[in-house]
Amino acid sequence: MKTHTFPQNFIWGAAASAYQIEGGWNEDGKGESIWDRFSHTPGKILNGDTGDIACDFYHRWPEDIRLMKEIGLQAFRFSIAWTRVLPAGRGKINPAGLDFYSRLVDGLLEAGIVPCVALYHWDLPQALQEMGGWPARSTAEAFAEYTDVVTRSLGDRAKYWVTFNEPTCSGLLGYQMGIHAPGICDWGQSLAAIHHLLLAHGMALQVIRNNAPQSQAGIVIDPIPCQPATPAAEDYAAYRWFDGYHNRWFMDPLYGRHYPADILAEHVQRGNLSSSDLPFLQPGDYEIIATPTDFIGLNYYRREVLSGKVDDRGGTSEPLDQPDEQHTKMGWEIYPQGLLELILNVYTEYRPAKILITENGASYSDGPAPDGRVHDQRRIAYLQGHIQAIHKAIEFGAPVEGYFVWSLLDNFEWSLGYSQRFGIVYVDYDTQLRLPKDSAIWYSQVIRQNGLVEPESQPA
Ligand code: IFM
Repeated sequence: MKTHTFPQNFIWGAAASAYQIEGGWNEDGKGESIWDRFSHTPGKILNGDTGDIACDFYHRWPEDIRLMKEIGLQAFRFSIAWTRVLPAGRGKINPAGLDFYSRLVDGLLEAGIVPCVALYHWDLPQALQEMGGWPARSTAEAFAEYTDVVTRSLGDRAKYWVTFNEPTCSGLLGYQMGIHAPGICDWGQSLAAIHHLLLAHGMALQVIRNNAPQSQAGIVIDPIPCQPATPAAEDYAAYRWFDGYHNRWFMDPLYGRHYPADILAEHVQRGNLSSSDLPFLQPGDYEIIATPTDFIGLNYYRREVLSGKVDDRGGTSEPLDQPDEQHTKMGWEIYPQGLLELILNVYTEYRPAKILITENGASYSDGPAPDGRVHDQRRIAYLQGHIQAIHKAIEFGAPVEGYFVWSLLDNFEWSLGYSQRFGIVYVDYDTQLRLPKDSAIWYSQVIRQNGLVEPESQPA
């Protein structure tokens, strides 16, 4: 038997986000978010799906907490819908919204599950989008106010706070590629949006420190490990550009450096910016963005291999009808080694005090078999390989202290609607029935054993 035992304080959890699971999109005073607007716009989401009902977590959370407890989860990372708390983004508080999250936090604590609260997982209030959205500096100020309201209410009970989940997606997919809400394709707006997302992170950290001094706070980033397809100069250039605008542009300022000069120059050369004097940058911003965190959350699914001939933007994989051995249904390559590379690169380059793997998982469509169970063996193999990679990173000295599988439930996968199932628990969207997949049973065992115990593979 081969064992991979994790350190005693290691946390095993699962993650989800408000828009992807809650439903109740306009209930009890909730305001409209950019994702409500985007998904209600014809042609934006596969099959016209919306998050209006999703997994109905808004009503079924007590049942879902029981499920988490059965699985043995030690922590649950969820996000708060800003528009439940402040329907117009600023100003009037909606007590029913705050109360929902307060009951959820209490319910988790009663079940012995640590709440890990993300303040932002992409669902900006539509009212703020209409006032300029993330490209406007005022949105960062609004975010600090919202953080104040939420942390005053939950700060005494929630131990972990995440300011933003994957600002890359909000900034790049939402404002540059236009495939996420609010659906804008403009580099100038995208770079301003990214700056204000990072600024809002730093401003919010200072609020969390005041209102919840006993808690731990950080940000969740999804740097994608990447490499050139070949040593050819054009492939190397494509790799450098992708790594620069997708990874270093976020990580460098968070850790006290400026936006990378080479990528800034390239933005100017490509016409994405009119000059290297960033119009949105104000004195003191870099200091705010680099406010120290207690941890960095890393999300990992895949690597990117860049070819100058085909593409210089990355992220080109398309969902597959039939996943093969190398790819999940998202069309993403299965490459656990990339998680090891990511952790070691981030640790050696930026030296965070603590790392949490805040998302990792795989989309496969397996549904109930004739025996009534969901045999998602491919997901188990995927998770096992990635958990082994984390174990190796810890052996190399990286301070990884937690793992959150994505996701607890099958849920709304953004522009791909319900076509992708990432859950360890199957959701029948017609009946809202939950069915733990084999991966949930397997994960329970991992948690109980605090790691992996696998039979040694036999030589052929
Ligand atoms: O579903 C998303 C999640 O919202 C953010 N990280 C990646 C997941 C899978 O695409």
